[in-house]
Amino acid sequence: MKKLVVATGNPGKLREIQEYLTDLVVELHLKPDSLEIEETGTTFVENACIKASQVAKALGEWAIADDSGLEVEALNGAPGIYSARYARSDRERIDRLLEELGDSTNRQARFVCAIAIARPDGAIAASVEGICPGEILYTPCGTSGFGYDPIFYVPEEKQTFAQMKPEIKRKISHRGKAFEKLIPQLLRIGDW
Ligand code: ITT
Repeated sequence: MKKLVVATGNPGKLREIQEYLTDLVVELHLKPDSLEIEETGTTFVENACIKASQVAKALGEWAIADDSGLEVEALNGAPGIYSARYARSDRERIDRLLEELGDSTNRQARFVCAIAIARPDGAIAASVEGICPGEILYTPCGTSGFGYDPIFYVPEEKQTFAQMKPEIKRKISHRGKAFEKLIPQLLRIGDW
């Protein structure tokens, strides 16, 4: 059975990534905490490739990485690739975003997720991107999920990511859209 290292230190992401991979015949391993990768790219895809490639090379195993974030229209796309670096905790990141947005009536936003898979030598075998449009609420709502979920409202579902059943978020989210593209590519690449 092929080993695949999940190159993330974010437990919320890890939970979701594991769910998408349950049907593959693959042995999932965790990236050791001591192996930290600097995100020096300027796009989500670049950062996902950097993380997957460096972790794969360091461990000599296949690796999968996710780089994701929230782009807010009225903030010219911020926090974007800096979503994790926006403040120290999920609560502080949400507070900062709501403060920066103030009472702006343009609440349009989108979550973006790039996923990359690297071979044991670090070469990228596949990379994809998924997008989920939505709106930023004025106050947080809901307790499921992680990160910015409580302020991200999806009009089609009439609820935030943090109010959704996990199986709904799993299907419609930026990560869900990315995995929808990734799985067929993965199946073509190797015997998972
Ligand atoms: P790794 O790089 O170790 O995977 P990270 O948290 O640093 O973990 P990113 O650089 O990709 O990951 O930052 C993603 C940020 O966007 C982070 O603050 C998340 O909370 C947020 N985010 C990404 N996907 C999300 C989702 O589905 N729901 C809520 N917030 C999300």
